[in-house]
Amino acid sequence: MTALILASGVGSRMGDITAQRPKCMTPLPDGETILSRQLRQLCAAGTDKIVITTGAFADVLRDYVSSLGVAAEVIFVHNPDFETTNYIYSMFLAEKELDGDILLLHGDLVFEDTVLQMIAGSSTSAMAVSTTRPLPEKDFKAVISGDTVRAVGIDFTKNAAAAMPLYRLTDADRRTWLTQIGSYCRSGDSQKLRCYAENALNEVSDKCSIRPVDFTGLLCAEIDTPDDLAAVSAELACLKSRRVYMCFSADVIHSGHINMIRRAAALGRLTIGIMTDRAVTAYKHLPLVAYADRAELFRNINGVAEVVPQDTLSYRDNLTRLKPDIVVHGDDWRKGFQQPVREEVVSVLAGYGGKLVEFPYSDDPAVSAAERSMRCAHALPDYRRGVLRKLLDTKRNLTAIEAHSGLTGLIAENSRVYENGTVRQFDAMWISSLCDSTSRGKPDIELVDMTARMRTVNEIMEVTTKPVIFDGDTGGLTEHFVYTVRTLERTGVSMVIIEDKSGLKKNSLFGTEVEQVQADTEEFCRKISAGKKALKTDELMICARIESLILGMGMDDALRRALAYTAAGADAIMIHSRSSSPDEVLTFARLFREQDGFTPLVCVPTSYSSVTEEELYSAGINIVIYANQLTRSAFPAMQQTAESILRTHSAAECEEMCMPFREIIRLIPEEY
Ligand code: SPV
Ligand code: MG
Repeated sequence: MTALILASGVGSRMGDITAQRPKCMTPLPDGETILSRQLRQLCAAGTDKIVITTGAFADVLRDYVSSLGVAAEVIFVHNPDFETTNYIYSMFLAEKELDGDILLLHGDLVFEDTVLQMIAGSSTSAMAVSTTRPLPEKDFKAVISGDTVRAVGIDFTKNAAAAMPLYRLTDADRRTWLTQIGSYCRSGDSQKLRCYAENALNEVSDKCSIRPVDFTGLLCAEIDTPDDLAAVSAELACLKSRRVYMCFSADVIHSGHINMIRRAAALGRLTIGIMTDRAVTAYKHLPLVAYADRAELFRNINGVAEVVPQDTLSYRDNLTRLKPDIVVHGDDWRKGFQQPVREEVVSVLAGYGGKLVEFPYSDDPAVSAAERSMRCAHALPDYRRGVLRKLLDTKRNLTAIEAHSGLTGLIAENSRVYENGTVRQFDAMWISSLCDSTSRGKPDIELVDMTARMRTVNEIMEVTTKPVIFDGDTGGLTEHFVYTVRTLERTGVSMVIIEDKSGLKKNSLFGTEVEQVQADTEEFCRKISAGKKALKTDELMICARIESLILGMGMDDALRRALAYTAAGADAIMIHSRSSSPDEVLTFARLFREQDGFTPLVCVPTSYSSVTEEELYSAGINIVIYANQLTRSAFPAMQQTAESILRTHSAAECEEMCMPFREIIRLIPEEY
């Protein structure tokens, strides 16, 4: 890209500093001049041709620039009438040297790398503005409407923002502006040679599309007076002590991250917050790489000064503690589930004068490929199988919701709500025998055979990544169960729950209203042990489900069985109840915990649905399964819809009960 630096001005307000040299050669702290700093920054931003317009002390400027050994081609365009014209005329003279998109800047502008990167990286024309700085009295203001700069000048105040003469111009916008400048300069009207080039721009701005790029909080200033120079020098000194914060959950590091880190580090001393396993799990997945390793990885990246844990999706705690001057993030979080997190960051920063800097999110195909391959890893059976155990280790208290088809699987996978600075989602999916049977119009009596059940499992697993808890009914004959566990293990299921019933199993919610027989304890223990022995890994968990409370056998029986089943190798215990009160489940959990503090406890609060997860967890329960709510809520909705069509001889009346077709299409990802 070509850059045009306008450096023909006299710089009369600078006093002695410009007595022997042009203003752009004003020295800055650290030994650079305004111009040498600009040239270095432009080269670093990938500029390969730099056009400099000269006026006063043109020879001094040329000699100086040639002594710098600039990496890009440098062309000088002299404005012989620099004393009687403004830079509009210099731009007119320089036009022949320009081609394609350009960067346009004044030679007295000092800015930090990030501001240039934001302007240069814009895909449209762009101008540096600050939406929160007080409007300057004499300098440029930009009138902004929507996401476009409508006019630039010193007299505007309405809908205006402080603006700096640092632009990116697309080829088309450059031509439009320069054509108008041409008609000004050829008009023979001397006023038109002395006005700002922006006067010409304002007449054609409706044909251009210049995006305001907000540099609030970053250094970008013109130097017109020795006071300006002192202020900018002080700001440059502050840059060194500026604290920058950025947070990652990433367990793959790709070029997109490195790029962001490099840019963030250019802003100051960079602290990286790494989301703890718990924090990532809460809104995404259990990370593939544990916190300690991710932290170590980031600690060793160039530019990272320090790594700290971030315990929640919310930045509030870390920002309140660290008070960074700047938070950096990709602009992708302006949309989607992270939007409220962003809003909170903006408000916390506003509380102490911090600033949010957003970089365009990388659409590099290599980055998308790296992220896709990471998502794939979550879906693969060998990884997925062990996730439930790991989640129990990291979170301890989990929820699961029923899924009986690909579509309900997607609902279980993707449902999220934002709460207290974090996202809540289900941890796992329960493939219920009741719902699997019901969706096939069959009773829940182990009539749907294992082949059909496995088809449901596969259908769900194919489109989701969360761990699967399989309702194994009674597990069937021990001789069959050993094959079932191997199939489940191979498929990537994380837990199978088998209930201690024998003979014709009926749904537990019938309780003693129908004839059901509880299994003999020893026999059930043998089934558990055989299942455990048949496994090739220790990842598929076998959970023993106790029906004593369902069948009226009492608390002691339930506890006795629980201890026997864990001794036989059960990885978890599910206690079931059909009471409308949670009391017996809570009592069981407390009594069991007196004897076993570790084995995970599972429950299904269907009949005692008024209980909260918190009450269950505090009694010692670890996994709360919402076993049938998707089926039970969908069924009456479908029934009403069908009856409405029958009644009205049309689908119009039921339309409002239906999800818009567009939404249901979006629920299904085209490529997982
Ligand atoms: C199921 O969802 O199939 C269960 C739980 O086994 S219950 O229906 O309550 O028995
Ligand atoms: Mg069942």
